[in-house]
Amino acid sequence: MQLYSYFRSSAAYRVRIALNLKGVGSETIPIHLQKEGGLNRKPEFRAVNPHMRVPALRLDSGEVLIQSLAIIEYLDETHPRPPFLPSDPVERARVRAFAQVIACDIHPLNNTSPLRYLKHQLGQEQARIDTWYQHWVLDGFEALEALIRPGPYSFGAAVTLADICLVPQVANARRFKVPLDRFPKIVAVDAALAKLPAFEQAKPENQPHAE
Ligand SMILES: N[C@@H](CCC(=O)N[C@@H](CS)C(=O)NCC(=O)O)C(=O)O
Repeated sequence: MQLYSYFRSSAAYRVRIALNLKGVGSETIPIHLQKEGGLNRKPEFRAVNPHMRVPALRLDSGEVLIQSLAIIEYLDETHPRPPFLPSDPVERARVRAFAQVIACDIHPLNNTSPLRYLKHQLGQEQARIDTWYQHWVLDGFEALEALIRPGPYSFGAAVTLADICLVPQVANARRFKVPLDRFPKIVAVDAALAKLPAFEQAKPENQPHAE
C-alpha cells in the first residue's frame, strides 16, 4: 500500500496510527501542503484525489481510498484485529460520535484550506485567524472532555477510533498553543496513548519527511 501523507496533516496522522495498530506496512508518498502553494494542488495529485487533500491510500490493487475515517474503517474491516470499534451497537455509535466531533466539527473549520481562505480571500489578520482556530478547538474539546469515559483511553481499556482521532487533534492544538488546562481528561488520555508504539511512530516529528 502507499499512503499519500504530509507529516503535519492530522487527518494523515490518524491513518498512520491506524496502519501501525493493525501492523499493516505501507510506503509513504509525501505531499507537501505548503511548498509552491501546496503540491496537493498539482494535477498529478488531483488525479489521485480529486479533492486534493491528504490522506489518500493506494491499495495493492491500485484502487485509491480517500477520507481518513473511510480509510480507517476499511482497514478495520479488512484487518479485524485489534478492532477499532466496540461490539455493542450503542457503544459503537458513541465512539463514532466522538471521532466525528473531531473529524466533522473541529477539524474542517481549522484545516489548511479554510484558514488560507480566511487570510487570502477574506483578508483576515493572522491574530483573528488564530482566535478563530482556538475558538473552535475549545468548543469541541469542551464536548470531548464530557464524553470521555473512565480510562486509560477515551472509552476504557481498549484503543478505539476515538483515540485515533483524538491524539492528532491534541497535537494540532498544542502546535497552535491552545491552552489545555481546562481538559484534564483529554490530557490524561493523550498521555496514556503516547506510551503506545503505534502512536509514537505516527507522530509528525517521527516521519522521514518531517522538517
Ligand atoms: N476530512 C478529510 C480531511 C482531509 C484534509 O483536509 N486534509 C488536509 C490536511 S490535514 C489537507 O490535505 N489540506 C490541504 C488543503 O486543504 O489544501 C479526512 O479526514 O481525510
